[in-house]
Amino acid sequence: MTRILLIYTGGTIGMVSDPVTGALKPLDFRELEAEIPAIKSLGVEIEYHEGFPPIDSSDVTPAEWTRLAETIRDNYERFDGFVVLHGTDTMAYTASALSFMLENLAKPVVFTGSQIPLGVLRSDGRENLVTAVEIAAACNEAGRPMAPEVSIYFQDRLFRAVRATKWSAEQLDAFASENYPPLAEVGVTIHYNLAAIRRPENLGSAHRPDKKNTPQNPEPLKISTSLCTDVALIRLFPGMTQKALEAMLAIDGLKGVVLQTYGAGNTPTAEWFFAALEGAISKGITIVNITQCPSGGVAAIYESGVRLAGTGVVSGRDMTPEAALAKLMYVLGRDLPSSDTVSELARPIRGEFSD
Ligand code: ASN
Repeated sequence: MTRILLIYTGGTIGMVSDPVTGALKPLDFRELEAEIPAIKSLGVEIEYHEGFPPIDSSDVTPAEWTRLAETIRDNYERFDGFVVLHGTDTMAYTASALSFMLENLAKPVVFTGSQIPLGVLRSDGRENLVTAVEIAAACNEAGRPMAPEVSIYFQDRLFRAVRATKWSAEQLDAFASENYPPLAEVGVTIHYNLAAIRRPENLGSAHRPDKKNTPQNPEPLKISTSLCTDVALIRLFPGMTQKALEAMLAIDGLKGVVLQTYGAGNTPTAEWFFAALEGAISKGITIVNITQCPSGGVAAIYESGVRLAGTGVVSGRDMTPEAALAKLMYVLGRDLPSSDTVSELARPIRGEFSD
């Protein structure tokens, strides 16, 4: 029987109301079958991982990302797939970070959660959880997993984690992937978009992209937990002062910045603006440019975009802010020579931007 490890980290999905007080409290997942009897009919053996004190995902830090990566590594051989229940607020950050941290991943790691607690009658959590388990357990005719990447399943769609973002605080289809098609769409049946799914046998190993994996002889899973947290996300706004930008770039120990520019990668054209960025780059700070727009990416089209590319700012193309930050933390954490840092950032390593 296919074996799935269910890891509950917190968030709305795990909440049920206390029969006595009526207050919402975390569900004991050992009683999952009582809460969702249908889960038995999937014919999947589900083991519940205890060990993450449930938290609201707005409290998540790289320490939780590391524990998650270690949990998956430690259980990798015993299970066919992993389902991570996580709060929706920072799910795209955690799932993006895990995409980079889990090197040579060849099994599904499906994140899901809900907007309404499991214990509430109208909860979206039941369907999200049941289908996430089904997707994590699904295999093709050759017995290989259908979606062997880190993904987010939410409200009928499976997204590549490094392409997804939480876009609604209110609607049940809370996630979107504007720049990449869903990996699967769920209706009466689950329709996998095979052309969009990354398969390990078509890829190189994490650090040897020239060397192809084979299903018979996959590269072993490795985790990278040395993330650099000396990073900042700077979103431009009209009226941003020289003082404000310089102060942010002068943060003690700062090593990397994700700069959210306007539209197709445009910025003010003032000399002080470029001087501030050039000054930071000359101090060894890596700057990645992404757009503030939820859809599309940066390209050196307009005057300021061309000038920006000339300063040594790296194009983040059509990456989400979550993926850009996670990738910057991961790449800087590897402590590479600066030219390698730039070349790692400039190539897609988990399908995080369009070629
Ligand atoms: N605040 C919750 C969290 O992210 C929101 C949710 O899960 N829907 O943990």
